[in-house]
Amino acid sequence: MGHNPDGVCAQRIRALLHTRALGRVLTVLCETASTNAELRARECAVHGETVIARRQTAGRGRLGRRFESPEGGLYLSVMLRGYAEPGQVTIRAAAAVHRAVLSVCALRCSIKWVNDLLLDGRKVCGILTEGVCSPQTGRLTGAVCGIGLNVGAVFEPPLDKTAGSLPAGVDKNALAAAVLCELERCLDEPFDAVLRYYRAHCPMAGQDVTVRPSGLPPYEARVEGIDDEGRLVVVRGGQRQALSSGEVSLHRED
Ligand code: BT5
Repeated sequence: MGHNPDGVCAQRIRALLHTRALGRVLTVLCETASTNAELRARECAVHGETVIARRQTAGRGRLGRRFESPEGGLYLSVMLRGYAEPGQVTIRAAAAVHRAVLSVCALRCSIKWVNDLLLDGRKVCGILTEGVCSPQTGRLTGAVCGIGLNVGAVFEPPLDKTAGSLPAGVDKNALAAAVLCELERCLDEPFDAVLRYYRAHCPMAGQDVTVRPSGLPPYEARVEGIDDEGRLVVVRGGQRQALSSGEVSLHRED
């Protein structure tokens, strides 16, 4: 059968899971276009329902970008229903994945606002949160939080310059269970407590960045910090601006 003992396996994840809701309904697929798309298509998906794929053929990033999703990585999406603050989900998820990687892999990532985890300066994780609307009423009925973690991946140029990977030996079932446990915890915690953790692991203050607002010309700015709503505060020509996720992409000046 060619069963891969290192592979993602629903049964093993379930055995390690200590959550109330997240991952209680769990599907593991060998391949799908995008776990976010798969879950969004499930109109009846309950709160916490989770889809994991061993590879994605059309993994999605923000603003229509692509997320390369070769075999070996961990690609996971969770349905969140009735969650009051969808805008906070990505920040909470980044803190959760940071904690999970630290506990399972003993590796300390840094967070790049808003949705990236870096290891030695390279992106090993991306997060995409998308709202879900009822096709009947058009009203927001939930959010899908998608998390992609590179494991043992080797990337082709030009992605090899910016993308990195967790080591190949990582226990992906333990990692998936830890991500779900930590995500549940970070969704329950007061936002200011999550932000304290997030800021402590997001060493961007003082950095010069290029801000690329969608549809507008890019500009240079210096990062001041992260405000209480999770926005990135930058200073440009003496003017302070608070940037929301989704509107901008950032590039470090090296
Ligand atoms: C993200 O977007 O980083 C969000 C990625 C979310 C992926 C998960 S996997 C499970 C779920 N299902 C999905 O379909 N998506 C979610 P963004 O910040 O826009 O970054 C995209 C950019 O990262 C690309 O334009 C590349 O430059 C770079 N990139 C692409 N694939 C990468 C990879 N595997 N690792 C690191 N960087 C990558």
